[in-house]
Amino acid sequence: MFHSSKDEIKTVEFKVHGMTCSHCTNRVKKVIKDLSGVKKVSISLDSVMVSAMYSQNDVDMNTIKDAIVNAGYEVL
Ligand SMILES: [Cu+2]
Repeated sequence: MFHSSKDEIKTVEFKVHGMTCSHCTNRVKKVIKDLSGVKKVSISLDSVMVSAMYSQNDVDMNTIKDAIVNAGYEVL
């Protein structure tokens, strides 16, 4: 009971291939942010790293990964 009521915030990082410009990063950022439970997204185009802060009660890292893949990018 105590556990299920606690809002656990996690951070996940993915290396994402296929992002070549700010249009790509904005697109990836939007598809992740549109998932409920995602608190914050930051993307570095230089290192092609995407990091997302999320509530594990609402969403999991595979859902975030799928959203990136469905947007047309490759998650390593
Ligand atoms: Cu682009």
